[in-house]
Amino acid sequence: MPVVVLAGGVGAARFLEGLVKVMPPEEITVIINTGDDMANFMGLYISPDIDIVTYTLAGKVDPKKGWGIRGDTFYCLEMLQRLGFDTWFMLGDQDLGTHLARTMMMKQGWSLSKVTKVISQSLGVRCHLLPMTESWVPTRIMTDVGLMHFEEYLVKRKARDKVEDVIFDGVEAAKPSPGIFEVIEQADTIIVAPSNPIVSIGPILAVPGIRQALIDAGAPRVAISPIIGGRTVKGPADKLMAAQGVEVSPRGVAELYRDFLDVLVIDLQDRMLKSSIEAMGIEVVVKQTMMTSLRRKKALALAVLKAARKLTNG
Ligand code: FO1
Repeated sequence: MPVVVLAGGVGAARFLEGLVKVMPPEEITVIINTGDDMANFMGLYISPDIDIVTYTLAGKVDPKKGWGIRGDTFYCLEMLQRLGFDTWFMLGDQDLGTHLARTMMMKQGWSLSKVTKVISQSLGVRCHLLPMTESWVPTRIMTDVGLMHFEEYLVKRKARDKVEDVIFDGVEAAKPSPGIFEVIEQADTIIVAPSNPIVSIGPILAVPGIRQALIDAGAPRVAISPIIGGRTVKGPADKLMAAQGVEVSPRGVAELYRDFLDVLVIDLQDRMLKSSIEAMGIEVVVKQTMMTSLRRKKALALAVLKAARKLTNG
């Protein structure tokens, strides 16, 4: 029973840790946001969300940060710093190995899809990982101090700048990676992971054809709200939603996905929003969604699959 998951970074990866425990990983295809990618950072092709999902499913991710490799060292960055370079994006020594491999393979003409497959399979990941597109579509944030790459906004400047607009640079000309339309069409269940709806799921939905494929899909489409109690669990989702004029709540998330969504899973703290979301024609499951343990991640994954099955069986 093939399942497709639309995923961004840390929140999605934590959800996937539960999903792979309650169903065969080989039956899961993860369509991953690449809007955070930096095509030539220190001469390297950086794919933050692909690496977060890959390292997490490989059991290698730093569990506290949710990104990078557990126990990694930073000697290379220390030397760069000594040589006067600005090392605001913390790339560990083992992590640099991944980026060097990806950059070398892409310089040989390999597609990002192929590179992602080779790296994830080499690390023992059994799910199928797919970038949302193979072209570089950087998410840029227009702020009161100018236009900057999302990672510069988030990491270098610690999300301190006032967000005026979010741009998926060049997305109109992008094509979904090969195979994406087929996996959406053949899916028994489509899951939108608890990722930032603006800059993690937003770019995926902006790749021409993907949102329409979700609308046309026969499979139940279930999303988990990344917003709990009016706040994001991690990252700048609340600031970015507010900047886009979207209510910072599960109802705001439902608004963003309403043209294709069947079910939204919201946290117990937000149960009073259930009826107003249902009034939008979206079913609501109220559940403990804080993924503070593997047990909770598995329980959440099971609840999502159950909600989808209920829809399928009518
Ligand atoms: N996030 C940070 O807040 N600080 C970092 O220095 C940082 C480095 C980094 C390196 C590799 C990688 O794959 C992710 C990294 N992240 C870092 C996470 C990343 O900025 C965001 O969490 C995602 O791009 C948003 O989903």
